[in-house]
Amino acid sequence: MVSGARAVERCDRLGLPPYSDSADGLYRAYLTPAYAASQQLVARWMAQAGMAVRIDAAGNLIGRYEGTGDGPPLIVGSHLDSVRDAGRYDGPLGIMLGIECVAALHDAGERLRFPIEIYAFGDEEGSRFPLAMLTSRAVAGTLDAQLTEPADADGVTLFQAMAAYGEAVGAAVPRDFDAYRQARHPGAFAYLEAHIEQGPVLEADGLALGTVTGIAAQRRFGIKVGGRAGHAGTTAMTLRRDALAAAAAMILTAEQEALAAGGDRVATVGTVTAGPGAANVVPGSAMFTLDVRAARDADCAALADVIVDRFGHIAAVRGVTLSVDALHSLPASPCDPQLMTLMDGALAAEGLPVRRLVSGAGHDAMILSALCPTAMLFIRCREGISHNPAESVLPEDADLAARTMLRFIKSLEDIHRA
Ligand code: HGY
Ligand code: MN
Ligand code: MN
Repeated sequence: MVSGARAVERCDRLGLPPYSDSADGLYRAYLTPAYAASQQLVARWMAQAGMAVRIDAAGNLIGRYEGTGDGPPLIVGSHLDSVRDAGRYDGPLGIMLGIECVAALHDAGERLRFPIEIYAFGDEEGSRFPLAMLTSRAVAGTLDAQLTEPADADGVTLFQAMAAYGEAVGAAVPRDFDAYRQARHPGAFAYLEAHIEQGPVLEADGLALGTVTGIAAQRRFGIKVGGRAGHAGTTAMTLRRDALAAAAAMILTAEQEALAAGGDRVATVGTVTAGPGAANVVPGSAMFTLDVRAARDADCAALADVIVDRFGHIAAVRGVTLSVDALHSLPASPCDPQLMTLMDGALAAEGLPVRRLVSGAGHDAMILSALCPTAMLFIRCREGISHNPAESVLPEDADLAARTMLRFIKSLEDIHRA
């Protein structure tokens, strides 16, 4: 029997030290001690569910449950890392629900015609290094060929962090991207990800679950504004090249352009820093990130272009320099029509209404779609709140999700060609 309550309890347990790098709110970053400790606990749960457990070259944790055939596996997964001051369910709930499904098969002594692999991806959020979806891109084989090694805010590079992590878990780890790319998966026949909706639609419709139709496109930029530092008391307003004031004008412009674009188009500035960072110094430098999303690639590109163009005008008028670094561009990713129909069927078989909806949030599924057809199941979360400690999910909704997932997984036997 699956247990949604146990899946939720396990997410709650992972929400506290030593499974969080911070005692003040949940933060679990890729390759940190909290990440390593969390993997060891999840690995125990995977083993209890009858899985063989391993860590791949990108530091992902993988549990494998053999089938009667040895063809390409079904991958079920989500991410173990979190944003800063995170909720407990964004990522881990999808992993725990996957473990529940395998545990139910194992307890019943049941094997399907295909193996099942549960992936706990290590870096979906990009909350430590300035690259997101790093570990699922390694699995999908879509890491950029000329990727330069990123460093975190403390200057720790990816492979320095990997070396410390390898030491902590006693695993051989890659020292460069060639070795890191060994995480590439040889081939899967489908990917399933269950995830909280992180939006208000299901709750507004009074529904526990929904079939995801696709994931919105997203473009992310690092913006640097260069002005001239000066004395706050003696630099006349008309002579200033205030980098932070210019950045503020740009940030408000991004909001105005997204509001004007309307529909599902959104733009967010989530991080801002200014230098030198003193109350009595006119800021000479400012840096911020810009995240632009839309259901359609063309709409996302158009909004990003108009915002960056407006930034250029603001920089010219204010006499500051502007540099725009494209951090990533993830195309919109439709879910597989045949798998969506099977998911609708599993919902109906559970006696639930069938509801389809698009995802504004990004997920590892948008990366795995380069490897195999993908399906996603959304779970209602209170007021759609996410990326926030107030994130909340009902155990009974998690139970419905696990039951629906198990039905969906079993229905794959009808379409699986060994
Ligand atoms: O940014 C996102 O949409 C996801 O939470 N990483
Ligand atoms: Mn997520
Ligand atoms: Mn997230």
